Amino acid sequence: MDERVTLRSHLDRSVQDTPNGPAVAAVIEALATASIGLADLIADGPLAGITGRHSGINPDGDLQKDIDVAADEMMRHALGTAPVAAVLSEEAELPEVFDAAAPLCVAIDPLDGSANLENNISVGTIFSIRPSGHDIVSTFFEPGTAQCAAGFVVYGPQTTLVLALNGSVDIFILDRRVREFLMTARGVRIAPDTPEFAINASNRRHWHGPVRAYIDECLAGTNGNGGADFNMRWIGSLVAESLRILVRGGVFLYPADARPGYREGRLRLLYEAHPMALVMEWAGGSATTGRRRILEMSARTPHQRVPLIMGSAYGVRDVAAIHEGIEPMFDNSDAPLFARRGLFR
Ligand code: FBP
Repeated sequence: MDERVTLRSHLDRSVQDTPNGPAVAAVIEALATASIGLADLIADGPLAGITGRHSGINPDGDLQKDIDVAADEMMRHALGTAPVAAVLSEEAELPEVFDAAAPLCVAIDPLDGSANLENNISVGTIFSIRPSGHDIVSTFFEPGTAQCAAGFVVYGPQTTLVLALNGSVDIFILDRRVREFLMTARGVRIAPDTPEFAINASNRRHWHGPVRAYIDECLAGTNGNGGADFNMRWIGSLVAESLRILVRGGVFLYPADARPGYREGRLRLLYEAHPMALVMEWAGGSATTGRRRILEMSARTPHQRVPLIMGSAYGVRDVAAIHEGIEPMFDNSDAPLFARRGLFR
């Protein structure tokens, strides 16, 4: 991009005509500012006293590291300075009311994938913003379509902010010299049919039939029924996988499986699947459980898990078609997987 667009100038311009525009901009700025501090802390790691050791257990039974706790404090502190009615954090059992009169509610995973940190692999912050309803807490139990903005920060070789706002997905990179996010990609569109998938294949024996069938088709490639040979990626870091999909397409799957505790998948609806689904859809991709569009799902509990299959539109469509037990789009030459002969023939 030739033009130098800062996050701040982008927000000023894009929220002018949106409901709660200035409030949405203030929340995003607060999160972005906090993420700059968190990027510093992550980069320093043990040099800043971050041991990576467990310091407790979060309300959902996950082991918490000292960096999880620090990230949660930093994000909460930042949101406390913004027009936020309530915050649901991965690290707290229930939503916390901040300012009941404020117009927005935020669901946040302050530091996703912290187990990757000791290996120096990218981790991130994921956030979802929605207008506050009359009953603040029940705002979180509305479907994902209620979100007015969402995004994530990747702390990797670069600190990257992906922002879904006003129907567009834009990417910013932190300029460390001036401590400001600069736009590097505007109106990102996900390639519709990249033959690439990401899944934790070590769980294959636990998968349900449709997921196993889809992945087996991918692995068979042109030796089987597919029209393309597939590539595989698995980083084990949701933010890094999501950024890769935005950049080069493909399908990410974290399905439900037969393991105890995984019957509804692994990832959380409110602060992982909903925001990623908004990003995917606004960038022209899709996100589904296999059977239902993620954005139409409502949480029953704050930390509800959900199967998440997202990415390139044709790939996600093929996975959903297998779940419905119908023949995928055999006759559609744009869909490489089933272009020649279908799964159920
Ligand atoms: P946390 O919510 O516990 O941080 O874990 C999330 C996550 O690390 C995702 O980023 C990633 O997609 C997934 O877990 C990896 O899970 P697995 O253990 O199956 O590799």
